[in-house]
Amino acid sequence: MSMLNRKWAAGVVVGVGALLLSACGSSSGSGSGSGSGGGAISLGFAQVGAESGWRTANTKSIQDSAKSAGIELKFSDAQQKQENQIKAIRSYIQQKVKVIAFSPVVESGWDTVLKEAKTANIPVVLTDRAIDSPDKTLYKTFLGSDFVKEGQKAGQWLTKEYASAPGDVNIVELQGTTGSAPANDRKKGFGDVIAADPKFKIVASQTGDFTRAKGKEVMEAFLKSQSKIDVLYAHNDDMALGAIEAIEGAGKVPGKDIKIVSVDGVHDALQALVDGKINHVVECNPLLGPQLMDLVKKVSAGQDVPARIETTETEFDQAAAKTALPQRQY
Ligand code: GYE
Repeated sequence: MSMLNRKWAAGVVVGVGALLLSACGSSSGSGSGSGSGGGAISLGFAQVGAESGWRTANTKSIQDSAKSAGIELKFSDAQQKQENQIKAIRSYIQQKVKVIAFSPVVESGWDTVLKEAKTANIPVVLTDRAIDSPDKTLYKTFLGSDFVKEGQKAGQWLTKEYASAPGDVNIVELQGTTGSAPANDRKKGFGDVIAADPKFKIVASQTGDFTRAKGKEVMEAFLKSQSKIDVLYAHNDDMALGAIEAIEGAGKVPGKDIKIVSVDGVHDALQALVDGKINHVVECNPLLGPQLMDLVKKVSAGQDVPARIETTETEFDQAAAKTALPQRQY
C-alpha cells in the first residue's frame, strides 16, 4: 500500500457500531433521505473490512461512485466478521433502505438474514464475493470476479515457469480468509491446474487472512518448518508482500530463491514485480463502484438485471507491470 492509501485505510477502520449509527459516505440529491420516500436512492453497503490494498480501493470506488451517482450511501465495515455484517444488514432493513449490497466475508450462513430482507421487500445485490446458498431468489445479481479462473491463471503461470524443471517443485500456499469465496475458489483453480503434473507439490498451506501481518507470520512459520521451498502462491498481494519481509528476514532472496505468484494487482505488488521480488501477478479488479451503482439504480426501479456480471481482468509479468505502474490508481 502506498503511504497515501495507508492513511486512507486507517481512516476507514472504524468500529462497526459507530458506523452503523452514522451514514458515512455521501448524501446528495434532494431526497428526504429515507429509502421509502422519494428522492435519492438509499443504499446500505456492508463491507468486509479494510484488510488489504484491494479492499481499500474497493471501498473508495464504492464511496466515490455513490457520490457521483447521487445515491445516499450507508456504509459499514465488518472487520472481517460475519456477525458484524449480519448486524449491519439487519440495521439496513430496519432503516428501510431501498437496496442492500454487500460483499459476504464467507460463503455460507446467509439464508436467514437474506430472507428477512426479502420479506421486507428490499432487493439485495452481491458484490465481489459470492454465497453458496442454493436459493437464488435471495439476491438479484452478483457483480465480481471469477476467482476459480484467477487461481487457474496462477497455476498456468507456474506450470509454464517450471515446464522443464526435472525434480519436485515444492509450493507453499497462503490462503485467504477461511471460508471466503476467493480463498475457496483460488485454491481450487490453482490445485486443478497443477494436478496435471505430480512434480508440483503443495507442501504447506495455511490461511493468512488476506493481511500483510498474517502473511508475514505464516511465511515465517513455513520457512522454519519446510526444508525446501521453491514457490509461494499467495491468494492476495498483501500476504505476498508480508511474506517477502519474512523471506528477506530469513536471509533468502524473494523472486529468486523462492518465486512468488499472487493475486490482485495493487500498486505495491506491481512495484515488487518490477523490483524482481514477485514473479507474476494475476489481476482482480476492485473498481466495482460504477457498475454497482448502475445495478442499484436498476434493481430499485424494478428492472431486470443479469444474474451474474463478471469483471474484465488481466495478468502481469514484469514488463506489463512496468507499463501499468505509473497509472495504477491503487
Ligand atoms: O483479493 C483480497 C481481499 O474478495 C477479491 O479480498 C476480494 C479479496 C481480495 O482482501 O485482497
